[in-house]
Amino acid sequence: MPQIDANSVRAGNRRSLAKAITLTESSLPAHREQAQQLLEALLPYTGNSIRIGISGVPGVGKSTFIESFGQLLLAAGHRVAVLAVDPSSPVAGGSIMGDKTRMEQLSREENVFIRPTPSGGTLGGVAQKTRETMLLCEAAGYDVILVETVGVGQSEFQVAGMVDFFMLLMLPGGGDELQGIKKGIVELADAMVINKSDGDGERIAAATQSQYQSAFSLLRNEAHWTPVVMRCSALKKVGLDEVWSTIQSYVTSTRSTGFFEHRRSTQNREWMQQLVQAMLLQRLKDNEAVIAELPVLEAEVEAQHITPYAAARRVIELLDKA
Ligand SMILES: Nc1nc2c(ncn2[C@@H]2O[C@H](COP(=O)(O)OP(=O)(O)O)[C@@H](O)[C@H]2O)c(=O)[nH]1
Ligand SMILES: [Mg+2]
Repeated sequence: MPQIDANSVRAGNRRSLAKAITLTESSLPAHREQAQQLLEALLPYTGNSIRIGISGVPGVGKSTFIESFGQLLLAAGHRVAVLAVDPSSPVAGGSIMGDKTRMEQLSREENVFIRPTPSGGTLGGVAQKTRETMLLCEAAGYDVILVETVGVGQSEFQVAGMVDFFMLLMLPGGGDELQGIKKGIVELADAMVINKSDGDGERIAAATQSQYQSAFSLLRNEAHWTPVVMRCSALKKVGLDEVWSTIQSYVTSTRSTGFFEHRRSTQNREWMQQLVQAMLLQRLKDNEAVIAELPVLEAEVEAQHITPYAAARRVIELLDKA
């Protein structure tokens, strides 16, 4: 792959941006090296965006929401990047590509960049690539980043850990358990938006909204932000301006208290910690002595000839010798 010019990414050249992302997604060591150099060169130009995570069970309307919300953002003069974390996607350009049909208008817009979820590898690997893609998009001048999660596996937690504002889309009616929302997700939400508040759904959506409003007031009571419960119709484009103004209030108020930057710093530190763990694991997997000895040690542990602790220590010693 030819060297990619950091300046052409900064200038907003779509082809350069796409190539740069492909580079970060590659697992070839030479590509990773190039990608890191590029990211380092571009780092000073990153961060100038609002990063919004959008989560919710399949069918709740995330893609429809992004299609409509994205257009609202464009009309307000923003440049929008749409990314995804979908660990279940087996091939390059998995579900979000299929979703492009739901983002039909948006995907044709000049100031929109839609990138399907990176494929392959662990959830941690997929999330890592999405984080780097986010930085590249910021350097290219996209000032609102929407990160969709499919609501499968632990992807929501990964997305919540990489955005400034984490939003949970909900269906009208039923509690979060009924809706199949995983434990711990509601607690991470900065806003909950009951979608499909239109037609017959409107009345139920209003009831669901007040239900969550009272639940939320008990749930989280942090000084920096009180989670908001809203409702909208992504299909009919109703209530989306309220979602946007809520996000803007969040940014204004958390910037003034310093929480906005604090959240990002914390995320970066945790990201680094995750990387250290991932790299150590990779070293273990690549270590010849470990590859040879591990089955032997496992068998000895199974046969209760040595303790798991002693075996684990032996593995680490092998790593030290390398
Ligand atoms: N009535 C109604 N239907 C909606 C709304 N938003 C999405 N849908 C429909 O719900 C289905 C799933 O939407 P989609 O955006 O693919 O959901 P995702 O799986 O969360 O991305 C589609 O048939 C949409 O047309 C809405 O606001 N109102
Ligand atoms: Mg979707």
